[in-house]
Amino acid sequence: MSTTADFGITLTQHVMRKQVLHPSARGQFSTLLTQIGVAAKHISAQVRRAGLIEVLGATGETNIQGERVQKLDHIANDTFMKVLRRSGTVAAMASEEEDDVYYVEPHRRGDYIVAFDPLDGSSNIDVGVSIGTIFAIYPRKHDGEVTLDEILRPGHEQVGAGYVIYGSSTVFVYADLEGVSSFTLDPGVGEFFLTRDGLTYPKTTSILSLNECNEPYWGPWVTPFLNQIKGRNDEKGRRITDRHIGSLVSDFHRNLIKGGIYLYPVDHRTGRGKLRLLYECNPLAFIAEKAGGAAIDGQQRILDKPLTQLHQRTGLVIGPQDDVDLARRTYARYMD
Ligand code: AHM
Ligand code: MG
Repeated sequence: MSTTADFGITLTQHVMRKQVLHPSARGQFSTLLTQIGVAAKHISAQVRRAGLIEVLGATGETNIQGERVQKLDHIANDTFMKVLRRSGTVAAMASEEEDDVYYVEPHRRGDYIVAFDPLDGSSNIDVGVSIGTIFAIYPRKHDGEVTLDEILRPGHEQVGAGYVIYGSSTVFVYADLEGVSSFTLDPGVGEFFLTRDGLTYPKTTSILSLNECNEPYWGPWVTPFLNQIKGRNDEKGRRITDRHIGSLVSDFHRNLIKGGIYLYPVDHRTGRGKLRLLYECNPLAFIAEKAGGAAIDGQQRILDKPLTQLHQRTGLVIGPQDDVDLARRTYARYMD
């Protein structure tokens, strides 16, 4: 009988193992990912107390030190900022929770720019539904002071992206230029262990995921597109079902594993979408593409969209390549 304990590969071991394959790398990317893992563990611990924190936070209670209890999305934001600022790998950060870019002090500056949504789906917190953190990683373009063009750039310039889901388990998924891996937190050990490597997006759509109550605000292409998808169900069998959590990161994760398409089309009255390009759509589009899926705004590839404002919104269709192409063709037929 073997006496050697059988445990898996940790997030740190996995990123270090990959770094060895790139001997010229300075190691900052690996450090950054492991530090994001540290921030995720802190946030996960807080999310497990979410019911309490949100109720107290919402009523503006003060804690034992006389400080006002923060709401969970602010706690997540502060945690992410603090851990990355100290990591020595980041030069600037953009967050859904911050109006402006946060510039890291010169002596702590590293090689990367990180954009993140610290707690996506936060309207779901007080009902105990999965929420998550989404992040995008860009390389710096030059040394010295960070310039705005290093932040406002298209998503195809990302070198990594990922998310953490705080659900029935805490799951960390990241993509680098080579592919997508997922890890699950073992709460007893306090480590993320590799659970899937080389994740691929299923080729066939089996799940449709959107807020259908927005129908009055859709452009004329959306209903015909949905009818093509739903029309795959017939007397002989059910091929498509509907699943929508209303927490983008959780909807995306389920779709990536099971084969779903998610839509949040632009509102035809304003021409604007709801979701944010920099720290919601770009990172998820990067992950989807690295897994073999695709993401468009209806018409244009998400990763090619010019970013002109930090909190810019966009439409989003993200899922298996073939059905994202079908959406693009349907859009062209009804909108051009
Ligand atoms: P948030 O970043 O303020 O949480 O908003 C984004 C969320 C997504 O997670 C979710 O898919 C979408 O908003 C739901 O919007 P709606 O309530 O309009 O369906
Ligand atoms: Mg969000």
